[in-house]
Amino acid sequence: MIKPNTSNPAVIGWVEEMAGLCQPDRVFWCDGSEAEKASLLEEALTQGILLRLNQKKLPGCYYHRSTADDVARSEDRTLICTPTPEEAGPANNWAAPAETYQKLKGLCAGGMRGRTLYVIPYLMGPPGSPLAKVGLELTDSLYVVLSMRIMTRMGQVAYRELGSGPDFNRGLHCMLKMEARHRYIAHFPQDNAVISTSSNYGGNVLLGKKCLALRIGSWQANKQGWLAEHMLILSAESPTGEKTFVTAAFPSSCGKTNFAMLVPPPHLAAWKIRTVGDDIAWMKPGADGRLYAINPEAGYFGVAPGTNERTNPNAMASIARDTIYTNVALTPDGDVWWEGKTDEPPAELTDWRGRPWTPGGNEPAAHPNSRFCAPMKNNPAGAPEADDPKGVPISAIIFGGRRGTTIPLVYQAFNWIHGVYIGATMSSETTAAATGEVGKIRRDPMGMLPFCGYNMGQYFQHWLRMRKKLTNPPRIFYVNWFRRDKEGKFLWPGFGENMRVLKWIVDRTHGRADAWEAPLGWVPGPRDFDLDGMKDFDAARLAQAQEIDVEDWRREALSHDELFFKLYADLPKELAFQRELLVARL
Ligand code: OXD
Ligand code: MN
Repeated sequence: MIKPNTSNPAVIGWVEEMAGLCQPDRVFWCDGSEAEKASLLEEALTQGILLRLNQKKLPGCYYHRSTADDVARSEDRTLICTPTPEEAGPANNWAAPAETYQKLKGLCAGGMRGRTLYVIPYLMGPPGSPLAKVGLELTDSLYVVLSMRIMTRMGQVAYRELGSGPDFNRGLHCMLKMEARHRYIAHFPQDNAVISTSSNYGGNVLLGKKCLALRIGSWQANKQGWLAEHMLILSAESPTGEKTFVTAAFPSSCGKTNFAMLVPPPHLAAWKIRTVGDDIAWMKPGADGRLYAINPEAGYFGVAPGTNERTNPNAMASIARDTIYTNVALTPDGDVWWEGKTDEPPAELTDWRGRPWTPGGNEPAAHPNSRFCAPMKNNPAGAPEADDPKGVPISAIIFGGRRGTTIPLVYQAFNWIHGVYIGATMSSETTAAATGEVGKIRRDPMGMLPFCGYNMGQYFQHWLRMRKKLTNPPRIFYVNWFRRDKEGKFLWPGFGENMRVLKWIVDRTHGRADAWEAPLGWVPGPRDFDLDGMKDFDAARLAQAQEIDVEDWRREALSHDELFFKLYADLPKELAFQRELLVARL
C-alpha cells in the first residue's frame, strides 16, 4: 500500500479495511493535482478506458463507452438499507442492512485482484460552507476517478475540510465483472455509507451525486432540519441589477440544465440568467428566516441529445473543453455527435456501441441517455455565488414535469402547504435517464422519487415542518414546458422563451406582477405575461397553454390517489385536505 496522503486515522483505517476486503494489487491515494490528472489520463488511454477526441476541436476532451446494459440509473437495483422497511418507505426498495453488507462484501471480496484501488477524497459544496460535506470514494474505475475530479471538489481540500474526525461518507465502488445480476447501489444512511457494484454508469457510480448528495443527503436533512433536493439553482438579474435566486425541481432529463443556463430572447436581453447549479440544491434556513441554497457539485453531468447552439449555447461552451463524453456518437475526425446536435447528421459516424452508422436507419447514433461531464467553471454564464459558502437566498421554488396534456404552462401555489401539495403530486413522462419504459406517466414527487433516501410520506411531513423555520419562505410555482396541441405540436416554444415565464415568477416574488385566482392556483393576468416579439405565439395560444380542463383535472386529482394510497401510513393529513380543496375549487 502506497503511503496515505492524509493522517486522518478514520480515513486510513477504513481504506485499510476495504483494501483488505477487495485485495487490489495497489492502492492509489488521489491528491486532485494537475500532474496526477495528466498521468491518470495517460493510464486511461493506454488501458482503452478513454479515447482521446480531436484535441484541435475539443481540447482536453475524452470519450468513454459503457457496456450496452449499463447506460442509465438502475432504479430497481437501488437499495435503501435502513433498520426497518418503514424508514425506507413504500416508494423505495428496502433491504436489511446486515444481510446486504454481508451479500455485497461477499461480492467485493477479492474483487479488485489485479487492479488498482483509487482513494478519492472529495468535498460536496464550497469549502468553508456549513452545508458542505466530505466523502471518500474507493473505486477501481479510472473513469470514475476522472469524472469525480470534474463533478466534485476533489483532493486535499477534502482532507482539510474533514480535519481529524471520522465524519465522512464511506463509498465503495467495485466494477467486478459488470454483470447486471450483481449490480447494486446500496445505501446505508445510518452509517453514511454506500456500496455500488457491477456498474460504471455515472448515476450509479459517481457516489457524491445521487447517492450522497440526494439519498443519504435527504435522510440527513430530515434529521437535521434542512433540505437536499433534485433542483437546479439559478440567479436572475433584472435590467436594474436586482438579483433573484430561484430553484427548480424537474425529473431527470426534463431540462434542468437548459433552464439553469437559459439565454433570454432578444426582447428580454437586458435580463441575465446565471447558473449556480443544474441538478442538486442543499438548502437551509438562514438567521434572516430565508432559505439559503448551495450547489454541492462542481460540474455538470448532463444529457447530450437535444443540446445545441440554439437550445443551450452555454452548455455547448461548457462542453467545448476538458469534458468526458459517454455513449455519444463519434465522427471520423474524432469529434462527437448526438441526435439534435445539428439538423442534419454527418454522413458517417461510429455509434455509441462502436458500430458504423449512417443516417436513415431506425436506431439513434448516440444513446438517448448519453452524457457530458464538464467542469462548471467552463460555463460562461456561471454565477460567482456558486462558490459562496453562505449560499444564495431563494425567492422561488419551481416544480415541473413533462406532460403532453392537462397541466398548464405556469401557475403559482396559494401558499407553502399548497406548494408542497403541488410538488408532492408532480408527474412526468418517464425518460431514458433510468432503465425501463420511456414515456409513461408516473408521479415523481419533487422529482425525488428515485432519490429520496427515506420514507416519502415523512419527506412530505419534513417539507411541511420546514415552513415553521422560515419567516420569509420562497414562493412556490409549477410549470410544464411540454404541453401539446391537438396536432401533437408543442404549445410552448420553451428554451430561451422560458425567460418569459421566469420573469413573471420573479416579478411575483417581488409583488409586482398581477395574477388571477384559478382553481389550480394563481395564474398570470393578461397584461402580466410578456408576449412581445414572439413569433407564432399569441394570446390565443397562451390561453390554450394555460387552459384548465375541469374533466381532465378531475381525473388528474383522482390519479393523485395512486401515490397517496401507497404512502397512506405516513401521508400528512394536510395533503389529503389540499386534494379536497382542489376538487372543491374545480
Ligand atoms: C442525473 C439524473 O443524471 O437525474 O442527474 O439521472
Ligand atoms: Mn438529476
